Amino acid sequence: LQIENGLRQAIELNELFLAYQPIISLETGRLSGVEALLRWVHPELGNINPDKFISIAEETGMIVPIGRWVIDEACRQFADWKHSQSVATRPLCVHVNVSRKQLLSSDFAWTVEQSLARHAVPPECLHLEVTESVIMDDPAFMITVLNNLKQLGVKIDIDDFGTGYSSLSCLHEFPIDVLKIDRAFVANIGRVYNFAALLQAILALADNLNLQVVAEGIEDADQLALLQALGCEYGQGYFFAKPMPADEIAGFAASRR
Ligand code: G
Ligand code: G
Ligand code: MN
Ligand code: NA
Repeated sequence: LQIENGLRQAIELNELFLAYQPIISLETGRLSGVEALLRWVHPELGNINPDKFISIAEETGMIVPIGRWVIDEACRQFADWKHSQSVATRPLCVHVNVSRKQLLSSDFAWTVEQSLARHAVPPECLHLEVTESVIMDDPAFMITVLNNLKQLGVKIDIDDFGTGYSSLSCLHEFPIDVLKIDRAFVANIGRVYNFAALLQAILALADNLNLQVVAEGIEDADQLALLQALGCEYGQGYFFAKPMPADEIAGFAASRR
C-alpha cells in the first residue's frame, strides 16, 4: 500500500527516472540504440524493484500516466543526445516498453504524437516495445491499435519473443519492425541443441519478413559468438552493459568505437 500511494506522487516528486541499456550492433560492436527502463527511488524505501512497482502500476492503472511520462522523458533525453553528441557517441534510436493498458487507452497515439512533436524527435527513432503475450491476447484488435501507431511513423518491437504462444505463421499480419528474442531463449542457446536450430529458423523468418532481430540477455562471450555465427544483427545484455544513467551513454558509445 505504501508503494501504491507513493506511486501516485512519484511523478510530481521527481522520484522516477529512466535508466538506459545499450543495444549493440553485433556486426560492428558499436552502440546502435538504447532501451529506456523505468526506475523509482523512494525517499524512504530507496530503490524499488521495477518488476514489483511496474506490476502494481499496471494493476492500478497508474501505468497510463506513468507511461505517458516515460515516453515524454525518453523523447526529451533522445533530443538532448541528438543536440549535444556527435552521431558516433549517441544512440540512433530509443526503445520504450509499453503495457497493455497504455495501448488500450484511447488517447495513447495522440500522447505519443505530442511527445514526438514537443521534442522534435523523428518518429522512426522511437521504438515501442510490446510483449508477445499482449498482442496475442486479442490479435485482431491489436493489429488495429498497432496500425494506428504505425501511422505516426514510430517503430514497433515485439518484446520477449520466443517464449509466448505466437504462431510464427501469423507474424506477418502484425505491423512490426523488430523481434526482440527473450533472454530465457538466449540463455539456452549454448546448452540445448534445439534452441540454436529454432533461433536459426526465427532469423530466417525475420529475414523473410524484413524484421530486425535483437537478442536480449547476452551474458557471455559464447552466447555472443553463437549469435554472431547465426547472423543475428543486434544484441543487448549484461555482457555489453547493464542499464545506466543517461549521462553515461556517450562515454559508453565512445568506448565501443
Ligand atoms: O530492467 P528491468 O528490471 O527494468 O525491467 C523489469 C520489467 O519492467 C521488464 O519486463 C521491463 O520490460 C519492464 N519495464 C521497465 N521499464 C518499463 C516502462 O517504462 N514501462 C513498462 N510498461 N514496463 C517497463
Ligand atoms: O522485458 P524486458 O526485455 O523489457 O526486460 C528488460 C529487463 O531485462 C530489465 O530489467 C533489464 O535490467 C534486464 N536485463 C537486461 N540485460 C540482461 C541480462 O543480460 N541478463 C539478465 N538476467 N537480465 C537482463
Ligand atoms: Mn523490453
Ligand atoms: Na524482453
